[in-house]
Amino acid sequence: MQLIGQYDSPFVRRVGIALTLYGIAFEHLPLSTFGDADAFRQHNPLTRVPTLVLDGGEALIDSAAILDHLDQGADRPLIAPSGPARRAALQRIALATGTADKAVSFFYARLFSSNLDAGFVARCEGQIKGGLAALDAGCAARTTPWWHGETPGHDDIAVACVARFLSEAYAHLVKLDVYPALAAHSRAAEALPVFQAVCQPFIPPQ
Ligand SMILES: N[C@@H](CCC(=O)N[C@@H](CS)C(=O)NCC(=O)O)C(=O)O
Repeated sequence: MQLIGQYDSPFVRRVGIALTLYGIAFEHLPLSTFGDADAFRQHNPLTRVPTLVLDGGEALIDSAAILDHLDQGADRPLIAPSGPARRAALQRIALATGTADKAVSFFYARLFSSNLDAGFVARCEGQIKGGLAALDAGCAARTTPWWHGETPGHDDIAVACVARFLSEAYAHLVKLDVYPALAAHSRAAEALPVFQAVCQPFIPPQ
């Protein structure tokens, strides 16, 4: 099994962390979506990461679809199987990954366009800050060490990966101190060995 993509992507990182927590052996290929696009376009026509190439050669794309596959083979999945707990976890994941989706597309817009409309910039920044504020409120309302329980689940992982990504890729805009509960969640997650093992400082695409 091969995981393609760099861990400065919150989407790649959450898959790498889940693979590690599930004890699934995998080869990590830290290819860049820009510099190494040709090397993995054969696996993913969208030239996006994460891409997970299964041992039989089948390539899975999109972090949610990849984790859905991994969960099906897990003894103790990192998300509740059904009901309100699963719905709430998926909602948190959607909030976190939705914030990251917006941040990634806006990052590319800023990188490749020298003349962005001020209204568009304000809207994107507002959406990112809105997502962060909602994630902070969710962390503040939590009554257990992690939403998943005593150990982190997919929702805890996604929120921590997105918080770190935003604080690095949007250092000019996102100060985690402004979101104290989210900052505490990030610190607790980043202190765990699995988060330290599956980690890469943000490198802007060239
Ligand atoms: N919804 C996707 C988002 C993945 C994504 O945005 N990946 C970025 C890197 S963080 C990417 O591949 N960007 C290259 C591009 O879109 O051209 C997922 O959950 O996997």
